[in-house]
Amino acid sequence: MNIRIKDEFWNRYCRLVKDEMIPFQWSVLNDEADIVIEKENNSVNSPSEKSHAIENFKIAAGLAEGRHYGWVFQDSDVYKWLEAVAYSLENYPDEELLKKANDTVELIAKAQAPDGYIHTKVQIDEPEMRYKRLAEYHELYCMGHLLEAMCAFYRVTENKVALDIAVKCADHICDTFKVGGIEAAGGHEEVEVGLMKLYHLTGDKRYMDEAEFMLRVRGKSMEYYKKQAAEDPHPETLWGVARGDARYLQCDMEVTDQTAARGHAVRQVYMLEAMADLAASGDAADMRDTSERMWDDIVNRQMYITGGVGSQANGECFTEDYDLPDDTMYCESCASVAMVFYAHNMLKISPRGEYADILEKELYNTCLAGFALDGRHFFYVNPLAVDPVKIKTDKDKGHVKAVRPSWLGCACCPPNLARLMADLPEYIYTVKDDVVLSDLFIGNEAEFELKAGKLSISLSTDYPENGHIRYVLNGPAGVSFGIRIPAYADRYSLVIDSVKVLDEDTDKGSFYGKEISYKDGYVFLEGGFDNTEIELNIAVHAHIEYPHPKIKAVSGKAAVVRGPFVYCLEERDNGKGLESIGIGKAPVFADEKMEICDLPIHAIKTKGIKEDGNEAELTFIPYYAWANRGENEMRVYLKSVNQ
Ligand code: FUB
Ligand code: ZN
Repeated sequence: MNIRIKDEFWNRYCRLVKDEMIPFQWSVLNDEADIVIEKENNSVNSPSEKSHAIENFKIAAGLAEGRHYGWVFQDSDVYKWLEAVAYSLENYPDEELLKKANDTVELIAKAQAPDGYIHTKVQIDEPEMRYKRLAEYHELYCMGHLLEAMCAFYRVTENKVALDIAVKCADHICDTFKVGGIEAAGGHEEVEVGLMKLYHLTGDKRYMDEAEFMLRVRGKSMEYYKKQAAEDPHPETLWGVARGDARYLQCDMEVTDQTAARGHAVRQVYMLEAMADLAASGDAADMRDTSERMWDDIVNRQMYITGGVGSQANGECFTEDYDLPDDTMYCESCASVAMVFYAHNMLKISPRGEYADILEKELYNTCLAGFALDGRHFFYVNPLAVDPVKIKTDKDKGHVKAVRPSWLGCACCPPNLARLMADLPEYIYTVKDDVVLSDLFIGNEAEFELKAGKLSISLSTDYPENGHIRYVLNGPAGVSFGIRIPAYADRYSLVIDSVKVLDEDTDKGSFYGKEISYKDGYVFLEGGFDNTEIELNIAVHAHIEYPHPKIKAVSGKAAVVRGPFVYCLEERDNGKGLESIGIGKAPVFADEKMEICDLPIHAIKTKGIKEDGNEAELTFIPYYAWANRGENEMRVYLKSVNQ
């Protein structure tokens, strides 16, 4: 698989990751950036003086002296950064960056214990606590990120040290966590994802079996955690178990019995990401059923219009169906990154357009909003309504920020966004056997070596600005090419070699005597293709979207959406008091070009109603572009009024 992005909208982001995000994050991880690191909320006493992440590895490797600093999962910041570097090097070779990354891999190899274990907090400060605080200490979480990073790095650079680190670590996990060994999972899911990646890289089924063991043992883990807590020398410092909330850790029941997303959102979605991968790669029907059931719950009952998930700050949690407040929510950037991974794995189980629709929603809204247009500031929490005055005084909003900080004491999100953005080509298509799905409309040139032969694709488009998508395909008979028709597209047309081939009313048609079929959100075309030109046109226009009537927090409100983008109002363009502005049921929208931080933005103008009944000129900007012009009010949902 070889995919090169050639796209007006996305090229800028690819460069931003390489030129800004990756170098900036490296300087932070080395404590060389001249920045203020913010706490993630007002009330916690979290470590936020510095990152110290690279220094922790130097100390663990015996190359420096000192104590560990930071969260117990500080190592994962370095691993995620390395994973981002791997993908970036694949698209943009860079000798200097490669050297930095190779040196970091060497450093990790030196820090790794001879038996494969690695977790700098425990190694430096509390070696006697190895696996003694499974619910809290994130050892397996960090090692999961290590596996993901080393797999990516080895695949791209063929650095054998990276593969050795991963294999040594995974073998250690397989030998330790098993029937008759430690029969419990890590408190924060992630190692399951890493083990699956190593299985895909090496083909060694032991790693897939271990991922399955970790998932299936979750339901039995709480007893183990409680026993550990009872024996803990400092039980007052424990939090995961001390909360007594097994659902927070997704271990209140067998994972395959779970019916609704609950507890810590990132944990829950990483669990489902691994489960969906396992279901797509093996034959665990119960894993497949659960990943589908939980998908339905999250997407239809617990997701914000922006793709944000996790509606409660306390515990960074899913709560109840339709409990989606728009100004106290959490919507952690990591949770949306995780949703992209989950959606991508669901597509490998079954080609359903709804998975790609959500993948797109996450990417174009909460994930892009997770970082500033300069690539050097990041949101942890992604609100849908902000009043900078209220977030400073209202204790329920202590976690909400009106502008992105440079970095956070808990820095899980910035490098997670970097690794997602650096790996953008991965999400454009889904490939399974001889079926290739075109999921995202991002301009690119791609080649796939399939069983049936080579398929080459050239995709050019003005999307998301407009909906003209043009493919040129070459490939043999036996290949099936699925083109996503987004659920929001109320109209579309398909033209092949200048002939209109699909009747939009019946979704049926043919080309060169071959039948065209529409199924579950995709139009399928069967090869062979010989410079076959396909033009898809979808209607991309602004419209009003209403929340589900059961979402009380935004009942009677409406949002503006255009194509994949959710829009919002900012005080900068519309003045203060956004809360009191209303929007009609069928407003007339006008497109307008504007610039934010030198970036062209597709704004939308329309008229609204002020509280006093007077008309208001409204300027909407895409949600991803908010908070780039200083602190100000922002709002996605407005009062819906009769105008
Ligand atoms: O616990 C590790 C990461 O830190 C979680 O995934 C995030 O939610 C943050 O709490
Ligand atoms: Zn995060």
